[in-house]
Amino acid sequence: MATPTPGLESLSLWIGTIGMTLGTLYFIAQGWSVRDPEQQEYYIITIFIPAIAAASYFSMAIGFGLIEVPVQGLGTLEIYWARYADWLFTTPLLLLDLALLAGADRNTIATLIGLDVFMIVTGLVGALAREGQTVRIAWWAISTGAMIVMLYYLLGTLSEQASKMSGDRAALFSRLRNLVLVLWSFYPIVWILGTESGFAIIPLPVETAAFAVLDLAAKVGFGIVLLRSRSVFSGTGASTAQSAD
Ligand SMILES: *C/C=C(C)/C=C/C=C(C)/C=C/C1=C(C)CCCC1(C)C
Repeated sequence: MATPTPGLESLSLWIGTIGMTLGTLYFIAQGWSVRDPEQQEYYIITIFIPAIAAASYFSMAIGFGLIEVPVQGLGTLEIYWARYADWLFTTPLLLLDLALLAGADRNTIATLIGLDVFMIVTGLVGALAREGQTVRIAWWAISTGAMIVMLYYLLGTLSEQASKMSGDRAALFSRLRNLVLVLWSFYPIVWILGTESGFAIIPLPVETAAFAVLDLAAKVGFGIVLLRSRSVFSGTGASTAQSAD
């Protein structure tokens, strides 16, 4: 079985595991006393995000989440498949947080999450493809295309719906949306520069560290910004009931 290389690669995976675990515990502790059902919804979603990532990081740190893929013309590539299992669930949850904040309708949520799942699955296929570099890069291009459409939708339709919300809430939405736009855009760049594309311009340990930083910022960082503003999204709609804060 393949195992993470000791040093930066292994260290990044353990930092990811510990960081995601601490993030999960922090959000649980913060949400413990929340009684408002609408606030609870955000806590439930936002707690599962680092919890799923912590399990994925642990699986990668112990080597379970890593496989060797023989690729025509490129030799054997070490691929952390567990990332995609994590992202398949955590990226829709992140989008769900944003969509709830924006007061999005069902069709908007379905479109966003559909594009997102398509992006992750085609990225996974590209990471596992054995047919050679060209095929792998073609999958990357398909996945990146889906991401661009999804981010465009986030900037257009979803932002338009969010602009109908109260000033504070619309401002929080914009801050989180911009965080997503910037951080998520780095993922395909790291992928194409890293091991997965076969270019390996970035060595695997550096790539692993880069993904750990991005994942921690996009999950724990996102959650901290969202949940520290919980007064913004309490009791919207008909009720304006406040829970003890
Ligand atoms: C917490 C994890 C997050 C926010 C992960 C986001 C991941 C992406 C936006 C991944 C995108 C990819 C492409 C657009 C093309 C190549 C393959 C991926 C999956 C790295």
